[in-house]
Amino acid sequence: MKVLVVIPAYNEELTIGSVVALSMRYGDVLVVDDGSTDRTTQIAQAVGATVIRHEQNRGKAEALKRGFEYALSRDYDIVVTLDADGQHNPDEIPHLIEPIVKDEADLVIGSRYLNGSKKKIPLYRRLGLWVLNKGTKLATNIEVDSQSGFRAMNRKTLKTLNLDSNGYSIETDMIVKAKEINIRLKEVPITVRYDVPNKHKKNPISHGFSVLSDLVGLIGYKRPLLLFGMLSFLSFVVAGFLAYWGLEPYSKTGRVFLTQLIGAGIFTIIGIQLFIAGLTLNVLAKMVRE
Ligand SMILES: Nc1nc2c(ncn2[C@@H]2O[C@H](COP(=O)(O)OP(=O)(O)O)[C@@H](O)[C@H]2O)c(=O)[nH]1
Ligand SMILES: [Mg+2]
Repeated sequence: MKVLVVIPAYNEELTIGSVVALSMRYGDVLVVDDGSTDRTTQIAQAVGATVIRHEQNRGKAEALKRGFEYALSRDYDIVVTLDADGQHNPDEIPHLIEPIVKDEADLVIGSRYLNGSKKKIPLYRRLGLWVLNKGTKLATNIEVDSQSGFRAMNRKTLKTLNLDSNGYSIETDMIVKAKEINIRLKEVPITVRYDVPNKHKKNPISHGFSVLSDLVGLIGYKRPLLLFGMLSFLSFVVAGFLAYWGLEPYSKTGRVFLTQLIGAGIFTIIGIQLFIAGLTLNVLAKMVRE
């Protein structure tokens, strides 16, 4: 089977050489250099990779899509994606492609959670990843290492996954689309290094929040009752708290706090409205699906 390793890279001159060299043992290597201002392209070419270069930075999703189109046009059977910064170990590529070669899966995701590798993730990142993984689960019912970029897929996946490049991360998007079209998904354990020189290009907070806000939108779209039900519940909790605060002095002083009671009333109304919105959207979502 013909394997193409696609490596999206943005200013990775420190690590691209070794990542390409190690990856070449398992297939052809395509580096998509996304407007790097360092020597990423030159080094990747010197080591033997094919390089597609965007003159301007268009983001990882566009870069991967370029790589997938290239693979489809050249009759590759399997595409592996991995990071250029040295966090992934190319020697684990055979584990990723094995389920595809055996025809047990169409999309394989390398997971940091299956072999204790997650212990190396810094705590604040672990928390953020937990939220994104749970959000992905609420939206798709699939629980995986949703942000992992070390993946393998067959031609069927490449052809049928109609990826959006804008919006939430391409990693999440792939899982959402895979769920919609019944792609067989499997996870295999991988190791991830955190001692590399240049491990994160994006600001984790803003990137995390943008992925999360897209996920919340998706949950609202796919499971409106769940999202609005949760928000409605939250409103009722606030209303209950305010009501208690407003009424509590009554036993001692014979008076109530009017402001808090009005607040409790407002939150009760908001809670009811959110619940009704959830019910309505739920019916609409069902009708659209049918
Ligand atoms: N083509 C391209 N690759 C990018 C871009 N941003 C990051 N990458 C690559 O995507 C991979 C993962 O990015 P990284 O910042 O390490 O993500 P993190 O480790 O998940 O925080 C690395 O190989 C980066 O070089 C981009 O804008 N364009
Ligand atoms: Mg990284």
